[in-house]
Amino acid sequence: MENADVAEVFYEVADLLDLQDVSFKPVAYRRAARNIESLDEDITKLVDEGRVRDIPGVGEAIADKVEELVRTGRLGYLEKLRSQVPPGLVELLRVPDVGPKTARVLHSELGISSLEELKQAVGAHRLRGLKGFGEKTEERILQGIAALEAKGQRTLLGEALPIAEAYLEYLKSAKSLDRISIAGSLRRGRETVGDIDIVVGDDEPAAIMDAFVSYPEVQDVLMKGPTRSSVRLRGGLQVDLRAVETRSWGAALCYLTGSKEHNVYMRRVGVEMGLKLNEYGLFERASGKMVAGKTEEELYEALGFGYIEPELRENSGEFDASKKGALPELVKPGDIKGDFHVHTDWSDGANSIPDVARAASDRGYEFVAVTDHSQSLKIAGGLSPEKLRQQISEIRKLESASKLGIRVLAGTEVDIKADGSLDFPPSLLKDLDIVIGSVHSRFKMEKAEMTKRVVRAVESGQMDILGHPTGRLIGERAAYQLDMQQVLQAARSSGVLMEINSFPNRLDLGDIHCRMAKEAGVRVAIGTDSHHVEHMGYMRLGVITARRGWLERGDVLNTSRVGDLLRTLKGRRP
Ligand code: DGT
Ligand code: CA
Ligand code: CA
Ligand code: ZN
Repeated sequence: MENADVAEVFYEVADLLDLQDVSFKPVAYRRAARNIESLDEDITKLVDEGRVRDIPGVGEAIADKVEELVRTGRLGYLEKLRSQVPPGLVELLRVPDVGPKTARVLHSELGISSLEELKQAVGAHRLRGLKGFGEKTEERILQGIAALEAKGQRTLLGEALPIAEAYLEYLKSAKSLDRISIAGSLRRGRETVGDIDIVVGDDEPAAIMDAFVSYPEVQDVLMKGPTRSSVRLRGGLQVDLRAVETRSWGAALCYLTGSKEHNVYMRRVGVEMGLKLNEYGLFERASGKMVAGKTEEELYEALGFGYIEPELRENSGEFDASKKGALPELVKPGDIKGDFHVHTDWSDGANSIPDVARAASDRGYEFVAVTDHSQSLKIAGGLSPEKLRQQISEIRKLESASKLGIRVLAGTEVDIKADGSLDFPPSLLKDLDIVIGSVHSRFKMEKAEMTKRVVRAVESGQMDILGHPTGRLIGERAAYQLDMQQVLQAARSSGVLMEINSFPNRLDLGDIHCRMAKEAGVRVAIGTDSHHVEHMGYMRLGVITARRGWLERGDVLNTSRVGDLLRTLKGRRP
């Protein structure tokens, strides 16, 4: 049994308990599930060695269940809970805005126990008759169902990327290849992808096609040909492989990376020059002679441009910028010197502060900010002012960090309350190195009210970074109503930074807003919002998002040396 399977069982237990209105336990099971999911050891090994209770959040009761599950493949407790809750009800919880309480009402009042039944009932306006359900609720549930269905068709960047990388490693082990790359929307770093595209430049591709369809994760082979094949992996993701001769490598890589709009523009430029562009190369129209195509660089050059980074290939100004020599020099993963947003076991994170410091050091960072939640956010174990004081003093005394050469910044992710005030007093905030302010409640405010709320917090002079500024969860929850231009103006005049929260389902700010921030003269700070040290690897998703937003090194605070960083922060909130 794999860690992910065990975690899934405990998530289901939590949902089932929620549906029975049991308090506290669901939180404990979810926490355990999350920690099991991100373990770097096999859960079966921990069971064999009697070390299950070493997992954070796993006490005696849960440990017994982990052992039962891993040893027998079954869990009596789950089966009991399942028998108490109508099947299908759990499915309703996947709809954004349908919580356990709503699901219970839907079931008891209308007999709804599946997504399909809910859809029918909403369509027939049967929800409106229920107490506490208005037209607005109906609308929200309808949007939720739509979001859920849309999400089914696209995969998060953060999920697809490791899957694609593992596939590439496997292909390279099957045949040594110089020219192999991810292409398509994944190479461009879009926040979600429809499928994974891989391209190979090889003069004898038969072996690689065979290896491609024999990958152990393949569920169905959709198509297999001499130069192109498609498969569906377990889990549903489709992967396309295309092979071309080595002399066409650059042209194929460029063609298959897209975007389509970028390609169309390039082809048009070619036509004006009497050239023909396709996935095999760039050719003289009259003679058919090949002009370029072995590398992407020579292709761009032959068309009169400089090399354009994949993240910029959306036909949104990159060609003009290239002509003017004004393409940005994009921030790179190697420029990043620290992480601004990490939760620890002081609130709802899995690891201790020394663990976080060590993980930061392993990543080659100079600094890491500990930013646990504030008191109002009870479900996430928000810290009281006293606890935060204790945490600050623990961080100041942390010797392990200085031995590692890591500066641990004492911070907080403080709630921006409904009126725009912050959840900790100024006297406490001023003693922190870094303050992220975030909205975690009352998401449904009108635009003007929400904008006023956020602007007030930004202008308070007490925060450094606006956390996950739009609040969207990709495929799950829309952004709250916010006038981003007004917020950016406020941030600019107060010197507040915008976060790129790089948790896979957030990527918030997204690419477009990053670009807007840059135009408004506002810098960004990338934070992983880690709840486990493993999550600190999401930094690269934030960097990709920044690159799609045309950001350069100087636009991203994470590239500062720690000394400069501390001076910048102190200067902001003296
Ligand atoms: P996705 O998969 O929906 O996230 O988006 P893409 O961009 O990966 O699209 P996909 O997988 O359909 O095709 C991969 C690339 O192939 C695409 O980025 C550009 C190229 N491509 C596909 N169809 C066309 C087309 O009709 N014309 C041109 N010029 N290029 C195309
Ligand atoms: Ca694709
Ligand atoms: Ca494709
Ligand atoms: Zn948050």
